[in-house]
Amino acid sequence: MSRWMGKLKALIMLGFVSLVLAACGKENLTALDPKGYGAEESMDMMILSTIIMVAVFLVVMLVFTIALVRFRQKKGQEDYIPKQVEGNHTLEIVWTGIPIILVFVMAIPTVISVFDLADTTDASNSLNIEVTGNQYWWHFDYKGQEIQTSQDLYIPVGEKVYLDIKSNDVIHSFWVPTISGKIDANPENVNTMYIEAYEEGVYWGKCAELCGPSHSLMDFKVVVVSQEEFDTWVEDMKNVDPEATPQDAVAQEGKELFEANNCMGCHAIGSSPVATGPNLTNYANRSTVAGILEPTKENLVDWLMDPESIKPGNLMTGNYPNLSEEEANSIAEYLMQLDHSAVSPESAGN
Ligand SMILES: [Cu+2]
Repeated sequence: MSRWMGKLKALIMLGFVSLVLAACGKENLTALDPKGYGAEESMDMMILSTIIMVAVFLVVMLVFTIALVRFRQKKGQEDYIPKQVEGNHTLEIVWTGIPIILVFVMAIPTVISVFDLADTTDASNSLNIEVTGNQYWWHFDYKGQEIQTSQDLYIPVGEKVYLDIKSNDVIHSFWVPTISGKIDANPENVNTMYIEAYEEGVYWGKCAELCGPSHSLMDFKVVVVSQEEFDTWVEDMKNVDPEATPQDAVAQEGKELFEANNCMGCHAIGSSPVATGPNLTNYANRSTVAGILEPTKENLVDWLMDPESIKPGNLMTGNYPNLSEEEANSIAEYLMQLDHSAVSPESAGN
């Protein structure tokens, strides 16, 4: 009896912990409160499969209970064996047929949804963005617009945005749980998907494919703004002057250090597509440092001083000069002044 009590207690604890952990979700990083087309499709599928699973569970439990009660050996029935039904054609057909029907009930909407999200019929009249996964950051190239960004993907609310998704190194997976489905970013081919966000806001994106030691830190943000703000952002981003003079002496020194240390060998400012590291245009309005830290100058200095301690295995570590704290501070000041647009994550109402 006590053995069963122990198991029951463990089960209750497990249920309790699951309930507590379920509250750890973030508002803009949840598939359970969809605010975009792909996420809504996924949610519908989750509800459908949950209903089917619960129904199957209840029916099996019901049949199990009936069998237990009805066919148990009763008093006076020594060596009782219930009627054996193996080889019963009707039963065989029923319990083979029902699972096949259930598979179809789930498979048909799933396949329709998968093809729908990959449909590119409207792509030529819409915003097209090439998304490239890298260890451990994301590059966004607004096709035909000469706009390159990284880590923050700006899109207009209520519009279909077509993504061509690929990888520069290993397999990654592009996922913005609150607004889109999930799709692999492969080195050998381009996968297409469109996303459509219903509400303005800043949504968290994650890499959903184990890609190296900093996989779990390969975050990005989708900044959903009004069409008007998006148009402003596009204009601002097209008119970036990478050579603009910083506002003060510290930032000017930072600019010189940035150039002297050949940071530009990997990081472009402006629309240059050649960079192998994250594009730093509009850096002052980034929602994070390195995709994961609060966008403060202190965090940027920490990142510049020792990127390996923040994102193990990142490419910057191996190609990096040793900077003094003062030098890192100057470069951080310079980057924090790369304010190329009036539109920022705050514009998205967050
Ligand atoms: Cu990853």
